[in-house]
Amino acid sequence: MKEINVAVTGGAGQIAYSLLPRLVSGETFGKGVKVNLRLIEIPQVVDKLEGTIMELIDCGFEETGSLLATADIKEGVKDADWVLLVGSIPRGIVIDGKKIEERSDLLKINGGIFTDQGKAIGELAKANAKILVVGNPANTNALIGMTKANNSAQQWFAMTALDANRAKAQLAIKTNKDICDVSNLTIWGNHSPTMFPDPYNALIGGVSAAEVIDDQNWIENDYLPLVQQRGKAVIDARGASSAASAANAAIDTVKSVQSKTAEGDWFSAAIASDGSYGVPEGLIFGYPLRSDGNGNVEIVQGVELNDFAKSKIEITTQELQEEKEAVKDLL
Ligand code: NAX
Repeated sequence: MKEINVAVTGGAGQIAYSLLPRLVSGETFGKGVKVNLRLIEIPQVVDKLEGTIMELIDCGFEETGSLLATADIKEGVKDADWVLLVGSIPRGIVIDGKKIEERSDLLKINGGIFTDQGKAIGELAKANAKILVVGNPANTNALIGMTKANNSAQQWFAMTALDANRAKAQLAIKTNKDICDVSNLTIWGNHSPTMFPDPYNALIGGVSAAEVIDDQNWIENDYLPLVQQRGKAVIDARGASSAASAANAAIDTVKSVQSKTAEGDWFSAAIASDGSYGVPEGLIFGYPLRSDGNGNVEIVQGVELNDFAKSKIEITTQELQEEKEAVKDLL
């Protein structure tokens, strides 16, 4: 049986609880591919992973390979084909008596984590490893990790697929269509409330979603805030942040990278900008992407942007530049 090595940080967190069974069930990497899973946690929590491992064994999936729990990032990412960086320090946590509320503090603390993880991945993960950052602030964490990994053969992503799925769902609901009728949804920019979930280039049954909806007021005043603030709305309603839908989006991203993108369509994730669409080179920026199914991912070129879209993309670009500035000591 073909084997694949997958490392997941934050293995004892709530997203991981929904994510892990689906990684080793044959759903994500395909039937007949054995998945060796390395779960990585902070030392205080690593013992809990033994319980998770028991549950994964008890699922009885044929594709489940070896299962390892570790607090050592180097052991976890060695020879990894995929690394899912889910763990990070949440806003509001108290560290050394100080409540971490400011985005800049959050960026710095998580930046430290992603520095070590990036170095370990660059040195020890497979030469063609794929890395998906879920832990927030995802884009800038990915920027730090990728910089420290310093390994251009590896491909880093920050997750925007949850935002894309949220946007598709709202466009489908509004137009009374099935979600599978909605395609070509791009989340431009940052995984944050400044993201731009493009309704002009998204297609419903092959026609621009904005044209089908024909209601600019709804787009500006209902759709955009709803998608941009969906994470907060889930927290307010559930008392906890999105977990099942976030895990699902991570699986969608892995599958989108692994398989050839359908003709004419694209998928959403953030990768290092090469200057496309005027975005400064190097920023980890949400783009429309295509995969050739052999591990190569490219930014779709030639997507037309109207003035409204350009103005929104400028705002999210600005925010990512400010985040980069806040962690410049780590880059
Ligand atoms: P939890 O707090 O339930 O779990 C996080 C886990 O990460 C904890 O078990 C913690 O011990 C572990 N961890 C912390 N530092 C670590 C390190 N250095 N190495 C290994 N493990 C470490 O959070 P959960 O709900 O699972 O969310 C995880 C992250 O996803 C958060 O940063 C969250 O903000 C982010 N999200 C990102 C989304 C996206 O679309 N990109 C959406 C969902 C989610 O909000």
